[in-house]
Amino acid sequence: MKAIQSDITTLHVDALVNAANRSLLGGGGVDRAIHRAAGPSLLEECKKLGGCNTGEAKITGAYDLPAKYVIHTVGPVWNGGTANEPELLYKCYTRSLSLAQKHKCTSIAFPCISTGAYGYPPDKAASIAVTACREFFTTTDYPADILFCCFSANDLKMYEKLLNEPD
Ligand code: AR6
Repeated sequence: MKAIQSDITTLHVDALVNAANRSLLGGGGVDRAIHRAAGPSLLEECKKLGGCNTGEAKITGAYDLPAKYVIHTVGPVWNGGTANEPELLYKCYTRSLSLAQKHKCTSIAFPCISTGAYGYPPDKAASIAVTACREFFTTTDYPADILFCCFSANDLKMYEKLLNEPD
């Protein structure tokens, strides 16, 4: 597992994860960047998926992106932390990894799900992201490179610190 600072749409990975909303029909932030770079066929495929519940994930092709698949997951909106947000965010990571595994993806890039428009405190979200991925890989011997793709230098620092701490 590694953290990098990058625009996720430029990454040559098997799967990149999109922080989508329940409609799966596009929005702002990383979702907009992914749809813009993938081209209109991504939206056409998303229209057939019937949306996605918070904490769940669905997979599509990646079209004009250098990745092979896009995994769309819907993070929780931060509401103070007492509305199941940690459990739902944790599930976003594990459900996305299960789908990636099912499609034999061995390199997966995650953005900092829920920490933009959805207002999740970035430090709390980073800690959940790293824990969820670590715990997932203790339950399977599936080998995969995980990239935490940070947009900001601050997020990168947080992830690097967490990844340097023992499990
Ligand atoms: N590459 C990597 N990370 C990015 C990029 C990019 N190109 N662009 C933004 N980020 P957000 P959310 C970071 O708001 O909080 C959308 O409208 C950003 O700095 O994209 O889960 C959806 O349609 C932040 O760290 O997602 C939903 O309605 C992180 O991506 C809603 O926003 C997530 O910010 C989802 O909100």
